[in-house]
Amino acid sequence: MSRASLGLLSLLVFLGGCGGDDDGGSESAKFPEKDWASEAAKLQEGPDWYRHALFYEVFVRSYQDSNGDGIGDLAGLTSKLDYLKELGIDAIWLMPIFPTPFKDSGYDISDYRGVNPDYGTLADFDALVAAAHERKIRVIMDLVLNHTSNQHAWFTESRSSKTNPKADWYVWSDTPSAPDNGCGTDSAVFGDSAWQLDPTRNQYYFHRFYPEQPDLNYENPEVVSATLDVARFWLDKGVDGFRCDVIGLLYESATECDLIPKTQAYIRELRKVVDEYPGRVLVAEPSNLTDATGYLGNGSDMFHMAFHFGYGYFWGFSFGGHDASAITDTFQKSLSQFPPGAQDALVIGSHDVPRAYSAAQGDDTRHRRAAAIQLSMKGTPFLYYGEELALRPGSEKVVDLRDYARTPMLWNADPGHGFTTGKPWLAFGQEADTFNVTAEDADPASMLSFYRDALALRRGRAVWGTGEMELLETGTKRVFAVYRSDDFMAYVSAVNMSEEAESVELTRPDLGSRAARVLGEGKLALRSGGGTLSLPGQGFGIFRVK
Ligand SMILES: [Ca+2]
Ligand SMILES: [Ca+2]
Repeated sequence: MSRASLGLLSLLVFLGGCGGDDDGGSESAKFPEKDWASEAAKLQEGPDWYRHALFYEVFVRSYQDSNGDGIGDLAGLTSKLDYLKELGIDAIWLMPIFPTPFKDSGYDISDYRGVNPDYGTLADFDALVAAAHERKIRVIMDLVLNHTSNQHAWFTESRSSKTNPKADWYVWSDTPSAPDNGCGTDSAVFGDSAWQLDPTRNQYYFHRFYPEQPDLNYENPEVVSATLDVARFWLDKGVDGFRCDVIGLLYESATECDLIPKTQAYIRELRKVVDEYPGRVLVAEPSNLTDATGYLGNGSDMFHMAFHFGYGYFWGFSFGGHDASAITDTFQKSLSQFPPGAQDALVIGSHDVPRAYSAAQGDDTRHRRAAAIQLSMKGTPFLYYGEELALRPGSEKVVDLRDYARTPMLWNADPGHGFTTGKPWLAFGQEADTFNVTAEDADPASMLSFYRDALALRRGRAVWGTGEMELLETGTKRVFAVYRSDDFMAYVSAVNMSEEAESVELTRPDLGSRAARVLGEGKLALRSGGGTLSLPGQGFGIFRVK
């Protein structure tokens, strides 16, 4: 947003809120407070820590280079833990850090028990985990179990003959399609046929993704135990859990590949392993982008959390259409369908989709409003690195188009932007001199300043992670509003999807009689039986009401 439109926005707020009961800064005069820092520490010590945590997804290769080779590494990330701590991050999710030919940015693993030499050593990994734990930051890893790299020793052996000990560890067929495990399709997610001829073995292997990523055969019990042992290996090293890549696709059947009963049974076995280690968590990447319910089992036997892509990957369309209905619908669905104990993992982006800046079509107010919803809903937010800066997309491609959203982190306006003293492995994104940590730190109107304020508002307040949630009727698809409450406090969080100022009536009877705006803009005037909510165009407001 330009300074001129910021000025206009302030004027609208002034017109709408003059003399009201909703001015910022009055929260402590109206409502009881707690020592939020110590509340935050308490929440992170309990078994439900993940429900109150703020996660941060890191692409190690693009975060911080410690040795000038242009490639981010584990030691570099370790040196930035204080930045993450100060931002309020409780846990980091590392995209794959394993040895890899890098045909799919590390999602093609050639050794499950090692570290990519570009990123460092196992000792560097141990040092990272120790330094993170010292700062009360947990570390979860990407667990990529559907496939390995075709350079993995398991595949090298499996492809060597039809009779070797691992001959059945992958999905082999005499024909480039197989009725038993064709998923009802012969197409791969990336590229054409899902079957690739291996000349040595003279058979075809199944690959759901790139041909360099053969699918493991989970019908073989040895594969089941070998992969569960991979999880144990890292849990023994002290990691706090896993983000499980495309785990719905483990088993194939004739017609269906998505979370079939055998895959669900495997997930329950994985959960048992994880439960042997207190306080560790599993988060699912659902293949079904609009319904993650199946991954959550009975609420305690499969995943602790699953990504809410129904919002996370589609909010840009809602803002583009100035229409909150799809957002209301997707959260209503998780509210009504999730088993007790299940937790939404809330995102507005990831390494797989265009950056929030792009989804917002370059409108930073959309990005802010999308984050305001993400951070207000019942669940656990995951930030994607650089999102807090509104990082602009790149234009260079090393692996595939998703590299536009995987550019190096920008720490300052120096030639290497604080990321590297060498040549970055991937060119920096656009407007790198403006959208970086140092520049945004100094600007109270920056995206980083917005995130600092929004994240501080969540800190220690259990209501956000586990409080009750009720989607409020606003009478218009242009205004989204949600009511969050627990025994101690309650909030109304509201977003105007449109460019015009909106004023709506909230009819929920017991919203209380007092409101204090704690973030954003606008006014909430409460009275018996409801209230009037006013938001400027492109505005959002979070109001404490109890
Ligand atoms: Ca490096
Ligand atoms: Ca599979």
